[in-house]
Amino acid sequence: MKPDLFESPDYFGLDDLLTEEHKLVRAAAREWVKREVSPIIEDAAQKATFPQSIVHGLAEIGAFGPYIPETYGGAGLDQISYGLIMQEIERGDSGVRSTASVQSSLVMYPIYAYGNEDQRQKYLPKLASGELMGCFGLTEPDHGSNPGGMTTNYKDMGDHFLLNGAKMWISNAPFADIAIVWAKNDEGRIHGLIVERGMEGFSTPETHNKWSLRASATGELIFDNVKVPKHNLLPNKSGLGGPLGCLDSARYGIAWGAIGAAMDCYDTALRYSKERIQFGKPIGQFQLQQKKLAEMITEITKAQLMAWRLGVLKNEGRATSAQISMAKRNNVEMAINIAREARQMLGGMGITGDYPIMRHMMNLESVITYEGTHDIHLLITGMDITGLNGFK
Ligand code: TGC
Ligand code: FAD
Repeated sequence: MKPDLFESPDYFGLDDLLTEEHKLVRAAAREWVKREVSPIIEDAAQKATFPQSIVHGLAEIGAFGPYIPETYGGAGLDQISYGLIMQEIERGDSGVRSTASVQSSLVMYPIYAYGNEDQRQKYLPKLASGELMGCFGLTEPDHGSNPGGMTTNYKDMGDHFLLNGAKMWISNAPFADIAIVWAKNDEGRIHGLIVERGMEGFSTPETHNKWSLRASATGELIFDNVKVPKHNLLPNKSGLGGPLGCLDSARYGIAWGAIGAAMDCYDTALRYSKERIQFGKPIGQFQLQQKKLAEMITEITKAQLMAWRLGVLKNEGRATSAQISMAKRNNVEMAINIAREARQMLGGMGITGDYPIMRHMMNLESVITYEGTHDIHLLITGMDITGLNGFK
């Protein structure tokens, strides 16, 4: 892997829209990625291992619970700072951003928003510091895009709940200390449960042979008559809106994160285009290569504007789920297209681990699938503008 020479593009001077705090938070995350992620990430991805060494640093830069109040160990930042942190981390690797997204928006957020005070005090500070790691179990083998059909269930046994079922494709599962598990009660209503590693009947086998997100650990959650204490139920939310509310926050983070991956591909291709000589000229002098670069920076700029505006709406409590879906869908597609074009600009070198582009490209195949597929987000926009449900 070459030295990390990344320079962030800001074609429309969007830095003028950021506060000093936003810039400081971004600088800390960017510097950490250059120092701690870039030197090790290619090797971790090639070996398909989760780099445990990053956990402490993610906590230090505030990536675990950026917007969770400081009283619970979070960083107490606004939504634009949260987005900028996700952008910088995904500039390094989508799998690393995944680890942070899950911890913040899919584990800390539901405990903060749907849990009681005891649960907040018990778990949030340790999750913010990385002492505890969490995962989020919604998807099942037979229920991916349609999580409402889930069959994982718990029965009220008087002094405890008995949990049965299975989840799959769960980020962080193989090493997580706790899992936020979405399951149906005796009445078929969805609730969240905090399941802890070590509970009898709970196992988390790792999913191997991934060509994407190789530096992120993915696994299953298997519940075979797991006795869950009643005080581990998240009491303040029921129904599919519970997990979907968490997804709103995580999808928002992805809308920013994907810009980071795209910026890294663009920056790498731009630098290469000035160094690589063919037919006696830098390839960046050929119009076909300029077209690719010009279109990349245009799309990045549009995505930056969309993410920034969504951040403002989120800070004001006005962002809708449909707006978040549009931004996630647009920005991930933008990033994957840029990764493909940038990869071609590097010719044969583009397929090697000497450059980050192929890794970003493969990672983005997961990003365009998880947290709602590209199709699902299009249908959410379609339903929002027509009022007609195109899902069923
Ligand atoms: P539907 O009938 O539309 O809604 C059921 C209830 O949920 C409410 N709701 C929402 N609430 C909050 N936020 C949202 N975005 C919401 N969308 C819907 C809705 O108001 C309703 O509430 P209530 O009170 O009336 O019951 O549900 P549906 O069954 O028709 O499904 C809708 C659909 C398809 C949009 C939804 O299920 C969906 O988004 N499917 C995609 C599944 C998905 O995104 N899975 C992600 C799994 S987690 C993951 O991928 C993590 S990867 C992490 C990483 O590594 O970074
Ligand atoms: P399916 O739902 O089977 O979809 C297959 C295809 O059908 C897709 O193209 C889809 O768009 C299309 N489709 C489905 N329904 C419709 C429809 N109504 N109209 C048109 N087309 C439709 N889940 C978690 O709960 N927690 C996690 O931490 C997590 N991490 C993940 C990490 C990775 C690396 C990956 C790959 C996935 C992860 N997921 C996680 C699961 C992810 O959210 C699901 O893969 C995703 O929601 C899609 O579900 P599925 O794979 O079952 O695809």
